[in-house]
Amino acid sequence: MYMYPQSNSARSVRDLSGVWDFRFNADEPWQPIAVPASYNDQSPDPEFRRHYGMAYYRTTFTVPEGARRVLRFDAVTHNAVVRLNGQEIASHRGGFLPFEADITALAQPGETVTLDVEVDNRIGHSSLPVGNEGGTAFFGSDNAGIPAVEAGKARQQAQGINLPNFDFFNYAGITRPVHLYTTPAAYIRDVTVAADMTGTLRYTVDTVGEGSVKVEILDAEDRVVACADGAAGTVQVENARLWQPRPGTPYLYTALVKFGKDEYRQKFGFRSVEVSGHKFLINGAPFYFKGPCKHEDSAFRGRGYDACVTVTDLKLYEWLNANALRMSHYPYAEEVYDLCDRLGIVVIDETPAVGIGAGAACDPYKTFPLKTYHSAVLRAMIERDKNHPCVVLWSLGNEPDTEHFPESARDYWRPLYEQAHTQDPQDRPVTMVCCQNDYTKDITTRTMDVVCINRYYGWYNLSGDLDNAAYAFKKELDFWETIDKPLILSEYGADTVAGMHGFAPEMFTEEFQVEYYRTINGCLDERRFVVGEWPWNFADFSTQQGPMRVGSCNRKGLFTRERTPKLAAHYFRDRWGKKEPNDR
Ligand code: GCB
Repeated sequence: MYMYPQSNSARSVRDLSGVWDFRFNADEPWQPIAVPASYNDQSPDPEFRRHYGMAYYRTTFTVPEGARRVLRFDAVTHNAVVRLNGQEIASHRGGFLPFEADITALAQPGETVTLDVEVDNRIGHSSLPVGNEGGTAFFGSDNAGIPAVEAGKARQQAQGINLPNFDFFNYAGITRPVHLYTTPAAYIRDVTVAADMTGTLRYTVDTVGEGSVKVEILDAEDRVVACADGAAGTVQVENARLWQPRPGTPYLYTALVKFGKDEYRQKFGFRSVEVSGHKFLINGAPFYFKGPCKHEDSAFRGRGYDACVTVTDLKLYEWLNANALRMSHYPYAEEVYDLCDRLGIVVIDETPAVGIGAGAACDPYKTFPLKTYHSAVLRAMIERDKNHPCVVLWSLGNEPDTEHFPESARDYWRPLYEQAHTQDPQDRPVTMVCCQNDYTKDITTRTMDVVCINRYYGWYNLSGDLDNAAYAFKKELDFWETIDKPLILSEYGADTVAGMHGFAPEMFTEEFQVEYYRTINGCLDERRFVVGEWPWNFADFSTQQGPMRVGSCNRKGLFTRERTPKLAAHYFRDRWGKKEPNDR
């Protein structure tokens, strides 16, 4: 559903990106705002950065020719209500997945219409990512009794303030492109492909209206190599070339689907993904995940999609000799997956479920109304990303509480795990990313296909003491060894101020960051069941101000926010150029 818009002989696409009108209140004058981009960093007015609540966007466009005319929003953060000439045509909950509105009956070709988008950036116990509410706020809770803090809490309860329960800035707005596309009256609604390393492709085509389906399989030079008739079936491609992660060749085929006057080109790759014992296999060979976690984050745009930033970032992955990208902590813009398909960078696709926890006093699984919504978000993410060969692992979420309420946690996460397996036409492995905690109490992480653990030994605990950090981490690895599943160190890192140096490798220096990684990587290299390392983070990124966040930035990047390398980037480039799987 919500296939990415395509322009061809049957369909046209108009990109509505540009300068729109914007305001925070109906009684204010309109001011210019760039779309797509977060609104927060587009003005020196502090209200843009701290705003919590509604914001209003407006533009006009002239309706193009085409039997069926549809507006597609790639992402509006977090919630949206859309109106055409004042009439509500769509509403959507969640800031990282697409939604559409069919405007065929509402506006005729040639007509100029007004498009209003109401954007709500509020977060709480029923949103993903999770925001703090009243009694469970972490920040300020240690200052109880101070009149200003109490007054702040009262204000929060009355009107709400921005209190993310996650460590990235709560950027908001129309963050990804808005497209107006057309299709014939009878049209292709969805294409699903599952292709494995034997050269077998299973496909289904979902259509609306009368007609019959034809599928042609094209190789990378657009030569027809196989054909099929019918809305569902199996096609065998002789001597199929595989989609291999880099530095192999990520060979891509295209399923050219024809239905009546409509057509759609769906790219795909022949590749298999499987967990076997403690190995993660791609195309039958042990795979080792190498690549930093990321954020969609850059200067000016905030979380907004930008083609130049995206291409530059992925070139830096190539420069690092990386082969994997964890889409922490939400599904990214679809263009990023297309590029990863093309460059052979494997992707760990993650729902925006970050921050499900509120300390030992409160069971989030009993108090946060998230279960049904989380399930819907997971469904929509898999629906959107199912066809990408780059996606090899689904992540249900990041760092929930699995320690204080272990049974509740397991009862919450296991059905999501089952759902992902049932829904995914390629039945890829499923994980959930575990927080640093008393791992012996956690009975959820060990039930996933891959054990993903975020650990900050030597940074948040045993700070600066790398010998003891290695000791504690090895002790923990001894525990995970008994589980006999593949394990990935899914986050580890040290805040590093670019340009800060020292002869002794002390915290915040570039030398410490390298020593920290050398120490922890030494522990990983010893274990056959370790199948990957994902440093936190690719680049410094914007977050809430706080005592550990100089300039409101998390500075654990291998690169600065401007993408200049720190010493650790050179260290990883060298390491990853040589690093092979631990158990081949
Ligand atoms: C984590 C979180 C990540 C934070 C990171 C940190 O465990 O998953 O969102 O940014 O730690 O640097 O504290």
